[in-house]
Amino acid sequence: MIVKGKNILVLGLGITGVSTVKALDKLGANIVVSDSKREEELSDFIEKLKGIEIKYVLGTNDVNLKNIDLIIKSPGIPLNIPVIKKAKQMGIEVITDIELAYRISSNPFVAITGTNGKTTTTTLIGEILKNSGKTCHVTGNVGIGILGELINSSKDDIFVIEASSFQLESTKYFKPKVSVIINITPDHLKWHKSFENYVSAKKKIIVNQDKEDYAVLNYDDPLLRNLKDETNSNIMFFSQKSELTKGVYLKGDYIVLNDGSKVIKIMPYKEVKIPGKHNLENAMASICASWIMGVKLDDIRRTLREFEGVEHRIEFVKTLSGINFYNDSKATNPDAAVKAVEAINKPIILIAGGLDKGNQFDDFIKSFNNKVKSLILLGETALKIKETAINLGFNNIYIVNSMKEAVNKAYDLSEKGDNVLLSPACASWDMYKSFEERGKDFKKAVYNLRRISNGEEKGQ
Ligand code: UMA
Repeated sequence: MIVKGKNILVLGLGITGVSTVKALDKLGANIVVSDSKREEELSDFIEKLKGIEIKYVLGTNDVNLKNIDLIIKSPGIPLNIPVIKKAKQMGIEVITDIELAYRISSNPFVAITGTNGKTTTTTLIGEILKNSGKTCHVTGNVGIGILGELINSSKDDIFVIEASSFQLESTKYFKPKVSVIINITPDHLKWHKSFENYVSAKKKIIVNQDKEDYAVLNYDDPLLRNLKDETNSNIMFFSQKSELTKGVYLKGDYIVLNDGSKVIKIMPYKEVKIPGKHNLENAMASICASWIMGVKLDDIRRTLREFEGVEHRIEFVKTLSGINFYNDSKATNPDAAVKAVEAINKPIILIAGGLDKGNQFDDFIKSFNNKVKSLILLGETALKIKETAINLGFNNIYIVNSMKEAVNKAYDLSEKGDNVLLSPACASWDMYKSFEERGKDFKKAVYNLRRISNGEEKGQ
């Protein structure tokens, strides 16, 4: 696709906007940037683009579209805002950055989506590829705009991309060499309006693939198993429950790979360093993707034994007075929090709550299964979760107003051997800019706690 000389509107000036503008500038486009925030709120981002010729429309997205050829929309911008509706009426194409990245490059793309485990799997695949000596860039929803990286890369560099439903929704031709769908459970329902729409967005990662490409799918999820009929891609499944004629699965204590002609032992599953059943799913998906990319099994094994996981995903913070603290701020939906409760030993003191995305919390509460002894709630969903818990017979609940208060309460309630887990089951945007900021606030509150010695009182 030719970008040079085109009038391109970049909607949104966050991580995606900055990275997109840098690439468009190098490619010779005429750039208009619009953000509903005012200039003074965007000064850090504007500073990063100093020296680039840009027409800014700030404090509003109401841009005159008369000469605009293409719109690159940041993923967090809804498709129903007036400027996008108008663009569609005028026949102006609206896409996300991953679509433009595909159109302007011939680099191999390994794209990963799913409701949970995306960041861990994306990071792990990146680590395996790097450890095998390949040059790769880990980008996308992990927090790194793809276009800024792409524009400074060599043509054979591999792009490992975490692709969110928000990004995939506005793609058209996007066709990764390897696509991975780890799992799909209801999430972002307020945004997508229905589970079906959410699934349709996720499916866009495989629909354009052909016989040259590969789709790695979770065999244990019937919805994903049946996707084999919706793509021309070569399918490779992974499973924790079934033996496969081609794919990666569990056989006794071992993770094995059936390459279609023979079964090869990869390693005992207990040697995978990242904890929990859900991480085994991430590990098996990563084995499939990196094996397809030609990585030697020894490089895969070594990385799985060494990889410690990602910040904010069931991250061990510290042990204080015999009480362990875990930060799982990335659990932005109930299903992710269920996985954390399953992965951590009892007794658990759980801190949850956040932005109301329209999710239900019944399954989340049911997963407590006598492992959670107290539930501390904060944020927009606190009362909704409390009501669900009480209806299901769980009554040991405390509502607090801040993370500091939540951590203090958890520490007050806990005794030696307990595990305090922040796993909110909700997005962070009611109280924080991001789940990262929320996780850091949790860790700060934990680091500020005082050790109990000789009966000294707990608390900050
Ligand atoms: N804005 C407008 N008009 C609107 C709405 C927003 O102009 O109507 C502006 C905002 O004022 C803001 C900008 O758009 O300045 C923000 O755009 P954005 O929300 O897309 O944020 P980015 O900083 O570009 O970050 C995005 C992803 N954010 C979202 O999808 C919400 C980041 O994922 C991603 O890391 C980054 O692109 C790089 O690819 C974060 C996320 O929370 C981690 N993702 C969701 C998730 O994981 O559940 C999908």
